[in-house]
Amino acid sequence: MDSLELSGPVRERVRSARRVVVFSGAGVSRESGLDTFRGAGGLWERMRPEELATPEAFRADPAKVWRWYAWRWRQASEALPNPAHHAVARLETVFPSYMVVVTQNVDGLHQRAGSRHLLELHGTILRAFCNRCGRTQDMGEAIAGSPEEPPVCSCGGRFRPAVVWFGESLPEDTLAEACEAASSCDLFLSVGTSSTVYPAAGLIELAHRAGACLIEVNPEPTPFSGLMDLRLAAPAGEVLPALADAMERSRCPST
Ligand code: BJW
Ligand code: ZN
Repeated sequence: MDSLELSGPVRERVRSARRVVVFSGAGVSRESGLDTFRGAGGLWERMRPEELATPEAFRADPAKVWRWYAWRWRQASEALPNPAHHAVARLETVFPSYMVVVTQNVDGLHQRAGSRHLLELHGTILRAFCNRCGRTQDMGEAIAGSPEEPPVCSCGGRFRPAVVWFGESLPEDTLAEACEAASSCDLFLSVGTSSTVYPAAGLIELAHRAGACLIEVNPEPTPFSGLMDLRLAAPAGEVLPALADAMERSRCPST
């Protein structure tokens, strides 16, 4: 996409924004070659989430779950941040007073693109922890030592990926900081998420109640599309660089 012009009211909200939240999901990493969960071609078109992304699934068949995450870890490690991740990282300089990326992604690509203020709501696939004593280790090392089944810890427990499964609580401090950021922001940008998994999706409601300007980037509509001040129905890697440029221009009209 060459250029994007913000409409008057949105441009004014962007110009005056002091607290900005970028809320991201699997769609941001789609153009890095990683699968989304839902929708056409999504990971869960091929398998059932309750067979893989739950504590019950891990108890029932730890080797199956471990192998799935070893495959996902390899994909994430081999992937590169795409223009969407880089545009999000650039927004930190466009909004220097306060800008946070709240991501549901576990792939580490926002960090690798240079985002510094980042909250990982659903954990990370880059680490593993023991389900008995909590000891952590690098996921790559854990897989290298035990590719077919989860390594056994010296305490007798099993290592598992440091991600948040269905039915598990999100990291308390991280969720609290994300809720505080959404409740007090004046610009909220939702990118590449189906906005169907809670409590993460509730952040959009918090930002709406706070009166924030809401922008959504997603080729498909979501349950929150009707609330948006601006909806950009295009792939994030195409539209986010143009949106970041337009935001930069709104902040410094002379450039
Ligand atoms: C593009 C694109 C491009 C494509 N550019 N866009 C309230 C109501 C109902 C249920 C609940 C509720 N509160 C809690 C629940 C239960 C449950 C839940 O939400 N269930 C719903 C499914 C109904 N939540 C939980 O269990 C959470 N825990 C919890 O609440 O604890 C307290 C509690 C316990 C017990 C009972 C009740 C409460 C934990 C949720 C953990 C989610 N974990 C996962 C797996 C992580 C590990 C892993 O990676 O394997 O996190 S599930 C999966 O979904 C993953 C994602 O982070 C998450 C969100 O998905 P996301 O990112 O939105 O991806 P997609 O695939 O859904 O969407 C991609 C989008 O991109 C699409 O819209 C495309 O169109 C778009 N797209 N290409 C831009 N190029
Ligand atoms: Zn242990």
